[in-house]
Amino acid sequence: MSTDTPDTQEFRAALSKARHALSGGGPLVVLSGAGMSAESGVPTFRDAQTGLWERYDPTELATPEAWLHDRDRVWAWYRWREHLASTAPPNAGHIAVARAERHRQVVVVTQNVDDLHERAGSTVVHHLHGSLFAHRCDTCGEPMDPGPPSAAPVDHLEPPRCPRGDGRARPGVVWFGEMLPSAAWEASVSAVTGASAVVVVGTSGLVHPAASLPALAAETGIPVIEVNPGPSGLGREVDVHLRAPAGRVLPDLLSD
Ligand code: BV8
Repeated sequence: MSTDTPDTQEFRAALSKARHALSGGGPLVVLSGAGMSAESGVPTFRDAQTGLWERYDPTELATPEAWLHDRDRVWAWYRWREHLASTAPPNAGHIAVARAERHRQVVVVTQNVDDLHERAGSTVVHHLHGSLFAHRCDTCGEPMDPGPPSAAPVDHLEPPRCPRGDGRARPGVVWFGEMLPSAAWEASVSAVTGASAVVVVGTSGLVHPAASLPALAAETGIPVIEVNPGPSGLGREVDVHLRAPAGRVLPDLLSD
């Protein structure tokens, strides 16, 4: 047990039950949300004080309407987040997930738009909500490279113009009201229904359809373990709740 994991009888029993559920050795699916990256210093959306949604109104920023209404502000916000994510180190949780590939098949399904799972060494990562680093023209859809983001958080920034016409570079993320990438979604549903166990890490379980995946696993008779120090929208679909931060518990949970 890592030194600063909660050291109560109840937690030790929950961890033992969770490790037993994973002992089957078959394909493991890790469903991650913004809490997975919290210990890397990337703000989550809803956590009090640090949560981005406390400081920004998502309906102002993470929707196509916002882009039409105030494109330069939306672009500035994403470039700032891109800078944060690109300078954040993978934490012990990301590394534990990547290391689990040494002794079993692991598929990561993430709502996150950072690349911390990949930088920790995970080789199969499905991004349900896109990526901060995949910019494209908002008109012709062609990939665009706006270059590295600036470190200074500014509140308005003009996105570069597309060389092929009047379009502008937009973030390669899925905004509220937009469809999820079908290939990532279909691969994620297939991975979840074919898993021997699912570990859900750091998600409030409020954003759909990603939030429906733990219930899909449970309905398929697959054990679901949740790693989250706080409350979430997940309920009966979870077999074992590990109320601890990802970076503290995943090394113990996923070690061989
Ligand atoms: C769609 C990219 C078809 C942008 C994001 C069905 C039911 C209800 C609503 C809907 C539905 N279907 C569609 C909707 C509407 C909408 C939706 O779900 N709305 C919600 C708000 C109710 N969904 C959509 O629009 C989706 N599109 O379904 O297309 C369609 C279209 C129109 C109409 C119908 C159908 C698209 C959703 C994608 C949105 N884009 N991201 C960007 O990043 O800016 S989602 C965004 O929210 C991020 O991806 C982020 O991941 C996510 C936030 O959720 P979490 O990851 O869970 O993070 P959160 O901060 O909430 O929680 C963090 C958790 O971590 C907390 O629990 C905390 O306790 C925990 N934690 C903290 N520290 C740690 C920790 N855990 C572990 N360790 C720690 N150290």
